[in-house]
Amino acid sequence: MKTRAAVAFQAGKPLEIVEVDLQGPQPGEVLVEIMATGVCHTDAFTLSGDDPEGAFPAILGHEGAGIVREVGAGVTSLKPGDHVIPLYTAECRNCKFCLNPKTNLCQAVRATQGQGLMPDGTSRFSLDGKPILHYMGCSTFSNFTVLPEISLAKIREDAPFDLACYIGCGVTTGVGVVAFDAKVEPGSNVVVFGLGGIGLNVIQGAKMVGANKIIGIDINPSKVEIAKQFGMTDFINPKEVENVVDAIIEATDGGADYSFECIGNVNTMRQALECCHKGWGESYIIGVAGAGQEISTRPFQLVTGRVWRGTAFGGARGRTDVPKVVDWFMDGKINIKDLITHKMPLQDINKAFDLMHSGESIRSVVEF
Ligand code: NAD
Ligand code: AHE
Ligand code: ZN
Repeated sequence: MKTRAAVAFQAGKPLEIVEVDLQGPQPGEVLVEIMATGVCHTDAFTLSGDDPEGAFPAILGHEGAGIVREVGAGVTSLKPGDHVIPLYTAECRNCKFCLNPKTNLCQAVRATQGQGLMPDGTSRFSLDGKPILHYMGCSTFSNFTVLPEISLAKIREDAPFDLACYIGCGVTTGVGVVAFDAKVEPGSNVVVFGLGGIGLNVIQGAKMVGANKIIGIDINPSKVEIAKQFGMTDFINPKEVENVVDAIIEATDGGADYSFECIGNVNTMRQALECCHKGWGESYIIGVAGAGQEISTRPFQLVTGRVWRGTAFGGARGRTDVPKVVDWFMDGKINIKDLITHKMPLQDINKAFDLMHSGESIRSVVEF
């Protein structure tokens, strides 16, 4: 079949809207009509050329929601008409990783996914007979896409696509790191570096679990109002204090119980660790840093009890946990509507990248 898609032909160049060819689902695969997709900072990161796994031409996008239109042979858990959220972290429930309760990093399709290919080592997308790569196993910047069955979470049918799509990455990453990974206890002091599409979800997750102080850190003061609306109790602009780590330690009587880096900057990653409370403070790296970047700190920071961790997709096991996050949203426990600041048709998808780079948007959603 033919489908309309935004294709990244080259790093650093705008996406181009073209009609591409899409091969139907092979055994174990599912054809999905994408109804809406968010544009995440990670899409911009890969498009910039900084992603070591970035390969072109590719159809980016990993934050979508849609409807199953056709299933390949052997697919048992989904049928045409089901509403789904694509998963860039699959959940096969069989691999060594899925069987270990300490991780959500299913590896069943990860190797081929990282090469932009389906599990059989080929692509379903092509243009003029030449393959176009998949991205993060999702390629939600295409009206129709094909995914492995294990890379789809079935969700309730009353969840609106234009908001639920954000659960495919930003919402689950931010709320999930608090609830699934860190398991933040009520009364904890939490510090969030970066008040963008991820950080604001960490804030609402911290509020949901009953954190005490929720301190936001950002160099863009225009984020303060919305961060307060989502539960931020205190704000520090690093440009307005002499030393941001000292300012946090003072505001928290010794340091954060939990800190979250939602920027992707190795300097703020260090600050996020070092603002943690001696003896127990835990810092989670969420931000994705460019190729060749490295983190550093004095080992004494760890010797004296601070913990440095990282998280992908908020620790969520997609097929199991994404439907739960959708319930939290539908039950009014989390607010998605006010974080979707812009909507546009596929034709205008490059505007979503401009709005992100200028700091004007929290999340842009493309509706098909
Ligand atoms: P965003 O652009 O919406 O937000 C980033 C925020 O950081 C902005 O508000 C910006 O003003 C602020 N900022 C930039 N430099 C700063 C500095 N030096 N000090 C303080 N604040 C600063 O991005 P986002 O969509 O929220 O994504 C954040 C990061 O999380 C990205 O690196 C993205 O790739 C990554 N991410 C990771 C996962 C995961 O599973 N680990 C999932 C989604 C996104
Ligand atoms: N491909 C990059 C790393 C990119 C990365 O860290 N991706 C996150 C998700 S960001 C979503 O917006 C992730 O889940 N990583 C775990 C995984 O298995 O990809 C690189 O450095 O090679
Ligand atoms: Zn993302």
